[in-house]
Amino acid sequence: MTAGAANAAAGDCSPKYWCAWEHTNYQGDQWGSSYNKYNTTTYAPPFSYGSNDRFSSVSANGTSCAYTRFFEHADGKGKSFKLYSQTMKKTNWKDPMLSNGAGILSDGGSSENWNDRISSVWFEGC
Ligand SMILES: [Ca+2]
Repeated sequence: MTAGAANAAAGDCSPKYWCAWEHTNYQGDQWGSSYNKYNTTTYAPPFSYGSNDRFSSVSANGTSCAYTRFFEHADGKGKSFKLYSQTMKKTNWKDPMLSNGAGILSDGGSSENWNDRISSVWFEGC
């Protein structure tokens, strides 16, 4: 673990943000954004370098947005899966291992391998 409050749980994500990590179990380089309809193919703060197709674990805390949807291609294209907001829904808001499926299948998740595949992230239900 690197930064963060001592009582922060693994995978916690700041309000208004979605969060992503380079490795499983919320390890390695971390990325996140409060921008809606974010393309990981395009550099923009707070990303310091390319993050496209690099996420291996993710979490979501859209706060006023009930869901966060992760897409396989830029601009919300291709297949996708959905996580809930940590603050709003308090369930199905993180996944420590995208390679074995993403999220909860019955709640908008996916049974496919999502490791190193995500290219855009949209907030929904705002
Ligand atoms: Ca998983």
